[in-house]
Amino acid sequence: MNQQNRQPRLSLASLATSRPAAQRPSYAPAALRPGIVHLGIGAFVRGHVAIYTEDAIALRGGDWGIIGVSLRHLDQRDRLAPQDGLYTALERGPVVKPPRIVGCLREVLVAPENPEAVLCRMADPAIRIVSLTVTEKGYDHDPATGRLNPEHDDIRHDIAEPHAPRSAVGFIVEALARRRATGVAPFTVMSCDNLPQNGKLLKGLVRDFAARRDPELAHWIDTHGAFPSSMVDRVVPPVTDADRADIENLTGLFDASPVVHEPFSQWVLEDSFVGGARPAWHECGVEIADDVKPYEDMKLQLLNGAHSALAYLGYLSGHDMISQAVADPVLQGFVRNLWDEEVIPVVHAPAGVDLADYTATVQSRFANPFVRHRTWQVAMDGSQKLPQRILPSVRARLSRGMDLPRLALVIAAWIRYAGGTDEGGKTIDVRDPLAGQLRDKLGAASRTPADQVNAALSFKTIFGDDLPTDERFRDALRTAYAQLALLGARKAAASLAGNATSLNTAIGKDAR
Ligand code: CS2
Repeated sequence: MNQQNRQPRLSLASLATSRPAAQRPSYAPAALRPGIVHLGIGAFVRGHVAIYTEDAIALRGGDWGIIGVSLRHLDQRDRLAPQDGLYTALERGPVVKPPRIVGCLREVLVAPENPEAVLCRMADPAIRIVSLTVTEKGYDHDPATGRLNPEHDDIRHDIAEPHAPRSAVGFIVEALARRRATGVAPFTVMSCDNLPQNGKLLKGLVRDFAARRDPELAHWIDTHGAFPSSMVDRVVPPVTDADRADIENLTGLFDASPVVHEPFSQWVLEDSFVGGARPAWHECGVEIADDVKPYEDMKLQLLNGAHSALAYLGYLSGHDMISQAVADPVLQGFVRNLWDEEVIPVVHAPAGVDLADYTATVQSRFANPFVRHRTWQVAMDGSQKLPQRILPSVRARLSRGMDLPRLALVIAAWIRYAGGTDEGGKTIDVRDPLAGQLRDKLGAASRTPADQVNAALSFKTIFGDDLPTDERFRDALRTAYAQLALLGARKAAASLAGNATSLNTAIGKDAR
C-alpha cells in the first residue's frame, strides 16, 4: 500500500475535510442504525449492493445500515475499522466521475475471531436482512447438484458444533434458531452471488442443514422465512495501489480500502422479504421481477460464460487483462461466435431484452480499459463456476442434438489451465478449492487428449453423472483438447472465430 505523502485517513472525524470533488453521504452515518448483516464483505458488495442501499437511505431514510462480516480474513476489518466503516467508491470509465464516500457500512466483524458477536448481531430483531456475497465456493454445496455437501470441512464442523459455526449456512441456521427460540421473526436471507436461482438454492441448503439439527426448525424456516433470488451485475476488480493513490488525490483523504467499479450496474430482484421489510431499492434503479430466473440464466451463460472463456483462452494466449483479451480480434471473434452460434440459440431472453444488444453491451463493458480486471482473477474457482456458466448451454445443446465446438474449447482451455502449466511451460498459480485434486489427477494422466479429458470428467461435482457418460460430449471435448494441444489456445480459438481476420491474425504475423 502506498505509504508516502499520505493525506489524513478517511474517518467520521475527517469526512468533513474531504475535497469538494468528493461526494459525501447526504445523511449522518454515525446516526444510522443497522438493519442488514452482510456475509462476505469484499469489494463486490461495497461496489454494488451497498451503493444501492446508500441511495435508498439518502432518498427514503430507514434503519438500513450494514454490518459487514468477513468469514475468513481480518484484512477488510483492519482497513475499515480505523475509517469507521467509511470507504470511497470510484467509477472507472471514459467519463471521469466524482468519487463517492459511502457511509452505510457501519461495522465490520471477523467471524473466526468472534463467531458469537456475529450471531448476536444476526439474532438481533433490528436486523431484518442477512445478505451474502461469499462467492460460489462459500455455499459449501455440490455445484453439479446444488445440494449441501455434508463432507465439506466447514459443514462437518458446523454439524458437530452448531453454536460456533464457520460456514455461511451454519451462521444462518444458528442465528435463525436463536430467533425462533426468542420469538423473533426470521430475517430475509438474500443471496447476491452468481449462482442459478441463488435464493432457491440457498433456501435448499439452509433447510437441509436445519433439518439435520431439528426438523421443526426447518419447518419454521420454510413457513416464515424468505429467500429472494437476485441477479446482480457489475464488474468490481480488486483495487491497486495506483487506485488508492488516485482516490487520495481526488478526495484529499487516504482510504486503505476503496472500491473501483465500472459505470454499468444492474440488479434484478425478486420482491420476497419477511414482512416486506427492505430498503427502497426499487426507487434507486433495482428492477423488481416476479421471476428472476431468465435474467440469471442470461447473465450467467452469456456474461459470466464469456468472461470465463476470455479468462482461460486469454490467459493461455498471454493476455493479462480481460480488456486486452476481448480487444484481441481472434478472441473477440471467438466470443462473438460462441454467443451467436452456441449460447444465444439456447438461452431464453427475459421479456423485452434483445440478446444481440445485451451481448454487444457486455462486449463493450469487457473492453473498458479503465477497468483492470485480470484474466487470472476471473479464472479463479473454475470448478465452482463452469457448472452454471458453461454446462447449462452444453446440456441444452446436447439435448437438442446440436454441436458445441466452442463450448468444448472453453472447457478444454479450463482443463489445460487447471493442469497448472501454461503453453510456455510456466507454472500457473491456479486458485480453486479443487486445485490440488485437479493438478494431481491431470498430472497423473497421460498427455493424450483422451486421458486428460477422462481425468477432468472424473470430477462428478463439476460434470454431474450425465455429461461424463455422454459420448458426443466426450468426443467434442477430446477434439477441442487435441486442437488446443496442437495449435495453442489462440490458434485453436481462431479456427472457431469464424472470420478471416481472426485466422490471419492468429496464423499470420502473430508473434505470440
Ligand atoms: C467474474 C464476475 O470473477 C468472475 O468470475 O465473471 O465476478 C463478474 O465480474 C461479475 O459477475 C459481473 O457482474
